Amino acid sequence: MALTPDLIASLAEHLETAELERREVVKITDAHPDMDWDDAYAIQAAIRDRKTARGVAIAGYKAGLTSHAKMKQMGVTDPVFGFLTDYGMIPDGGEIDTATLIHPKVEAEIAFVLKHELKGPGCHIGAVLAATDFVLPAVEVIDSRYKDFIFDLKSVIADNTSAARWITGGIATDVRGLDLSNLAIVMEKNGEVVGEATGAAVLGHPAQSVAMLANMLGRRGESLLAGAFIMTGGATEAVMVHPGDEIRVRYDHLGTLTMRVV
Ligand code: 0L1
Ligand code: MG
Repeated sequence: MALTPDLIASLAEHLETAELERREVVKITDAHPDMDWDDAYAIQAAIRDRKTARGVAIAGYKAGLTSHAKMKQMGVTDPVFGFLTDYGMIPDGGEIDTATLIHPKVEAEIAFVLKHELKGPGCHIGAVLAATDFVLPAVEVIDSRYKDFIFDLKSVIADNTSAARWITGGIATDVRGLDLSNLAIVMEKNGEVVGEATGAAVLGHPAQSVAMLANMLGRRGESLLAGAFIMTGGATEAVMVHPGDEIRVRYDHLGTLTMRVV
């Protein structure tokens, strides 16, 4: 690691304050170009610790940059991972309150809920499906704290991978017999289609995202516990939203999610 514990704590405070005060900041690697991947995840962990110390509950995990196109664009081969908070949860049919956010975008995802612990390394799609209780449709509201979404990967990881709000609901569905790679997803904004994808947009198969998360946690001696909720990453492009927008996301087999932007 290149940064001192004091600097990691102060960068966590800087980024979390930007989130809570909905203030844009410049990417932190501008001032700290030597920061490494471990520093980036350590800052993210320090943000999580600040929140849990105040009584915030961690509701799950999220993967980001899971499409091959986005990974190529950022020059990486692995997705990035962050955490979801209890206060970030919006019910299906609920409101995305832009007064609490900077420049929100929405993206359609597939979420997994586990029934058994998953521990990497060596985790693969088969192990994930065997450990899965059910899948759900989900929408992530991302809201990078960086001005105009100008960032690099280490800055994004430190900023909890732009995590802000999340919505789930629909039909909890057994994965056995479900063709998740070919499962179609259509996102509409104000009645117009703004995104179309299949589950294959997420690393070829969304369970691959869960396997990679389990493997990353395994390298740190951690695991995904039974009951864990994991959002596997955007299948559609992220779409900017503004007050007055109505979002509807339709999934094959998994139902429909709706939300209003206020
Ligand atoms: O969930 C995501 O894919 C977001 C990753 C961070 C990059 C962004 O804010 O677009
Ligand atoms: Mg996402």
